[in-house]
Amino acid sequence: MAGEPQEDCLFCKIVAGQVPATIVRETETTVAFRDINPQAPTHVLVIPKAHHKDAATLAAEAPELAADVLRETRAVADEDQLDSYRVVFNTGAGAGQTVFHAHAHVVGGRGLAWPPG
Ligand code: DGP
Repeated sequence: MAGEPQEDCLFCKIVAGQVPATIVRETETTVAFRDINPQAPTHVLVIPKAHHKDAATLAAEAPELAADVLRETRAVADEDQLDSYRVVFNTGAGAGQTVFHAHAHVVGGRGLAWPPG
């Protein structure tokens, strides 16, 4: 069923506390934690606690939860005192998605080039 925890999902395990992570913020519906392989001084992942495989699916299945995730990206930026930052949802393997539990990357703390690679 949409949103149910998946046994083989790394981020569901982080939500459940079965895999350790450096948690920055937690709300009733979301968790934000530092990326294990940071690409910038701030590199935080914001995820819904419920399992949805990517951002598009999340927006379709649970739009209010998608809004919660987006709202939390701003809170993470505030936490790290960032005026400018980038929010990225890699969606699909061809775009670099490697973990199929929806997540927003919040990246900042250095200059960011455009277009991204
Ligand atoms: P993506 O490539 O968009 O699916 O992003 C997945 C990110 O997850 C990637 O930047 C690395 C990060 N990541 C993978 N495994 C772990 C982990 O065990 N802990 C943490 N904190 N981050 C992880």
